Amino acid sequence: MEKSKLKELKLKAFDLRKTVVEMIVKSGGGHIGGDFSVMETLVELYFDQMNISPENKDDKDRDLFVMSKGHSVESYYAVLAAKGFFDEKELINSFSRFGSKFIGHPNNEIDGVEMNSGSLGHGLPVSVGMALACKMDDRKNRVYVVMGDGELAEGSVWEGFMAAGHYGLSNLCAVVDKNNLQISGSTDDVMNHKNLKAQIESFGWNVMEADGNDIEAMHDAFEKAKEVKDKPSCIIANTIKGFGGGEVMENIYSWHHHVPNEDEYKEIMKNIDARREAIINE
Ligand SMILES: Cc1ncc(C[n+]2csc(CCOP(=O)(O)OP(=O)(O)O)c2C)c(N)n1
Ligand SMILES: [Mg+2]
Repeated sequence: MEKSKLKELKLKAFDLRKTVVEMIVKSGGGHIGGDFSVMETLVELYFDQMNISPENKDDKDRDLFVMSKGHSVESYYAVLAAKGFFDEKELINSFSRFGSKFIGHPNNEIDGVEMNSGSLGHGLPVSVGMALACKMDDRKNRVYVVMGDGELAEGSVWEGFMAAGHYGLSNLCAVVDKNNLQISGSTDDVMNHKNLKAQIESFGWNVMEADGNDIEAMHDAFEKAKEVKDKPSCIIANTIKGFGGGEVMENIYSWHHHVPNEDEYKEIMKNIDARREAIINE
């Protein structure tokens, strides 16, 4: 990727974290930890990888995206707004408010959203159906799905892995946002997947690991996935829950769903600005 574009995307990921904070503080609720861990994945997908925009949103050959960890709706919507699907101010001012179409989980009545989600474990199976249908129609598009690592405790995820491997869905790319935490503690305590790469590979997938908070690393992994022509690909994106918010929130499970108070708000914004400065001066 060109250096100038890389810089632009890195900055965008931090600018959009600020949008997420505003949405959550204004609405009084939101899943900020997982929003921050997955941001680089979403920015790389929407601003570099995927053939999707408000102009081609109904085109049959568009790339398809499923946000299976639907509780990270704030980062998903911030990215869709930045992509021009809807107005960012309207999003910030009405998110999760009574009567708003921007309810607290992805709603497919909204432009750009392919699938309702929030109940974990459904995104991969549905994406398998999408990818299989596209393959049967000989389409050249791709299907992307983002899951959480806690989400992998759902049995339906493993049925999805199994079916995608069986059908050799090379047009399907899954990302696991592996931040090692879920709602109530560490994923290792709740349901460990110590051999995650080998487990997914055993279902007939090409599996790669990458630093999920590094746009360039995710770019390289997505590019490699496109080269694989006989099996689906999965990127295990190693991330930090709360990444970019600084010590006050990084790697702390209680930030799974937490509204920053005034001091925390200032601290998080300061830390995001420091990251932005560092990127600008790179
Ligand atoms: C079927 C189902 N069970 C339980 C929940 C409640 N829940 C919401 S988020 C979450 C933890 C998810 O953890 P993870 O997938 O690791 O997400 P992340 O760390 O990226 O936020 C749980 C259990 C749910 N949304 N759906
Ligand atoms: Mg997690």
